Amino acid sequence: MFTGCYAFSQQTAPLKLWYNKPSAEWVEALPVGNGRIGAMVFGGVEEEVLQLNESTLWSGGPVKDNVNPEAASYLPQVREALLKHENYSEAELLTRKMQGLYSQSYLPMGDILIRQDFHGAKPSAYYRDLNLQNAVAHTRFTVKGVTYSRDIFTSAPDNIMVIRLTTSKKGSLTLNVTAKSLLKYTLSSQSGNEIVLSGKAPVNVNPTYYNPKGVEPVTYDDKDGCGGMRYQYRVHAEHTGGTVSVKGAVIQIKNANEVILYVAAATSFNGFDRCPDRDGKDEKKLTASLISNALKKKYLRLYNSHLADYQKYFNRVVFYLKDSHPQTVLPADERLKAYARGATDPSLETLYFQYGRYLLISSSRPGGPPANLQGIWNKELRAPWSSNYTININTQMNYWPAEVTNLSEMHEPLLNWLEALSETGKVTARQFYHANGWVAHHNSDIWAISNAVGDKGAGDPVWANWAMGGDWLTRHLYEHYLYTGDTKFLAQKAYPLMKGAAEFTLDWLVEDKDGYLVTAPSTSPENKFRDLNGKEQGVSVATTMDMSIIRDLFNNVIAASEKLGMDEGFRDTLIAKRSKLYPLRIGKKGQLLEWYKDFEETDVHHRHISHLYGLYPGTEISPLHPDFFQAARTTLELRGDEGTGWSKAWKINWWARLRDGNHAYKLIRDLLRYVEPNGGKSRVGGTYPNFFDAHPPFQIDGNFAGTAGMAEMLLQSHLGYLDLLPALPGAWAEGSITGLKARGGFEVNMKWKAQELSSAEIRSVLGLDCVVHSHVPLKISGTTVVSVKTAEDYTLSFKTLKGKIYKLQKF
Ligand code: FUC
Repeated sequence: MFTGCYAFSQQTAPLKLWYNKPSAEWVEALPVGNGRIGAMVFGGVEEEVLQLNESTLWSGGPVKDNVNPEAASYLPQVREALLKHENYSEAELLTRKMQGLYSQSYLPMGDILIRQDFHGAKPSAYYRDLNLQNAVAHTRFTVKGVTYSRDIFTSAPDNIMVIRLTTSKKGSLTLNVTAKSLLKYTLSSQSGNEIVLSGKAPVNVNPTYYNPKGVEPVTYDDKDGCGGMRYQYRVHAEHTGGTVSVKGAVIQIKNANEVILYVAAATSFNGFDRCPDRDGKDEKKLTASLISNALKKKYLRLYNSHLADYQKYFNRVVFYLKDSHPQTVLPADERLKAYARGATDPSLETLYFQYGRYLLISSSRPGGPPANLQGIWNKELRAPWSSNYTININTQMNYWPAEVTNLSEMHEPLLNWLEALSETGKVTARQFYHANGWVAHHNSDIWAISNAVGDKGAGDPVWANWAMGGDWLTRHLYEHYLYTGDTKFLAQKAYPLMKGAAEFTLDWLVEDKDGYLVTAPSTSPENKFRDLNGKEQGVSVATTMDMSIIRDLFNNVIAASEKLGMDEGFRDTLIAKRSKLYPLRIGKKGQLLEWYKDFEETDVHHRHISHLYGLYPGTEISPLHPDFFQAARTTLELRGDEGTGWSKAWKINWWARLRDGNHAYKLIRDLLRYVEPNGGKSRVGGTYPNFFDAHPPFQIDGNFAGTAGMAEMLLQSHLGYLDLLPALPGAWAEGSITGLKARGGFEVNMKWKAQELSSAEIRSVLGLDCVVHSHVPLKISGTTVVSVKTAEDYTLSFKTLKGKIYKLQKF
């Protein structure tokens, strides 16, 4: 964060989720994480449960080679069925034959159980919270006049979880600590104050929705070789006062004044292409050295490094909304319920915004894998949708807030993982389609699986065979470059991957009878249409999403090659092909067409609105093309506001891009609709008591896209200029924000009143020219540079110097 002469950082209400009772359900527990270790803290009185995860713990091993050697032979047949005979049913059957195996599953590591026996005595003054300002989960309560406290954090610099138990009365800490896991495990004691839980992960876990008769869904391979990965965690107790011993793999602490538990966790995962067993890392050595390092540093130094590290990221953005009656006296679940009933609570909205940033810092750290469907928090052996990477929207969504909310470093796990995905993707392109470049479909995992999933025919092609996952993901590489200006990154990492995706796409495109370049087979995740006979169909030609993603990819590769001054020939090819891509079209209801033809959708309120890719995250649909801009709006109106959590969150971003702040705000309220912990049957999205996004069930993408959407309402920069407060809702009439990032390397502070910008500060990190659009005329302090009035708004253009801060004032 930078500060200029204006007082931008106003006092925000405490950024805490607090409760007056322990969690009974997982979605009431509070998440802590350092990108590696994740834990859900339940805050029980007689039994504290810490449900533990480690981000590299997945089932399976490197992707298998050549799983469907016949696949490629079906591609010409599918195309013939589609382009020659318009036989969608046959195309669907044939498309199934191009599927490979399912992805693997993200696994829970185990539980840590801390038992304090109060013989049923009732606690009083119960309080627990998660403080987003220091990333510490705290629980305290009083039993028979003695107050007990627990502070829990996970440190990224030391890769350790620390649990500190204290008491108001010397010698009153008597407790047992043990561990268990849903995976196969052994529990042993290492010394008089340490227990170790070790095991080997399953070699395969089938998705919950795939249960063929007679097939074991979870299988282990205990032989040494290339089976599942090994995992281990250690719990080490240090105490002052009293005694500690280990009996039967239970740490027993008696009459202590203070106890500190150090938890280290690791797996043998050693890269997407390495056998995690035979060629795995030594997880025992890893956990042992993490514990010994923590013991050397001790509590205070560990806490201080944790705090410095966490706040370095978290404090970059401060978001304040004027709030005359902060509802912080209410526990967070009650507060959410009151909000759902219509209460005004701007501090709840800023808290939700910051929670998304907290979750990203906690689940995605350089060197680790990308945040999955549940970030890094999963309690189930067979998690919903395998808690994998679903790359037809969900994984991308996780990273929407990364750049704009000034957490660029947290983008890195995804960007690095794309290298792995491109490696398996090359093999998939060659083996499944005889194509160059690389491709990825709708699902992936830590092994970077890239084939169309479905176990060779069992998956519905409407999701399984969609082949644009890789193409879409490459926009993250280019976005990272646009925000950071890191040319070395663009040249060495981003461009080769983007080019590889474009090479596949050139091979994948075919000509239709009118000479347009189209994709075939093509699906619009995950919606279906009625063909001319009224039959429900999924597979067709040139869906709008496919074509929009391809245009976006080609645009980005062309721009990147120009920036780098290389690859002119390839650029010219893309320019030529781009002009032949099947274009956007408007349907009879004034909507943007989702398919090649003006088909009726089978579900008019479908949660996916894939064809609006060009509005967000893409840039193709903007006020520069009023017809499509209006058609996008009509499309959203026809689909309606309902949907799963992530669907509502996407809609916030769309309405922000449509510059309709009040509608975007309405969707924020819808996204924050309170969902009961057991509300798993409802198809309507919202927010659980612990503020996790409810698809339902829990899926973290809604949290991340919710945060991104709020940022998008305040600042946009996708059209070559900074748009200040493009979609400010009436409900946010007065406030300020510091530290948002814009493309071109700008860092932006803004202050507004009566729903109008009053001042802004722009720090130019790269020294590029700056163009600012706003609804009010602005001038640069100390200069004669002022806004020019245009038909739509006011525009201010100026040259910048690297590192300099420009102060803009309304005049
Ligand atoms: C896609 C979505 C579902 C869910 C799943 C993880 O299949 O259609 O709603 O988000 O991914």
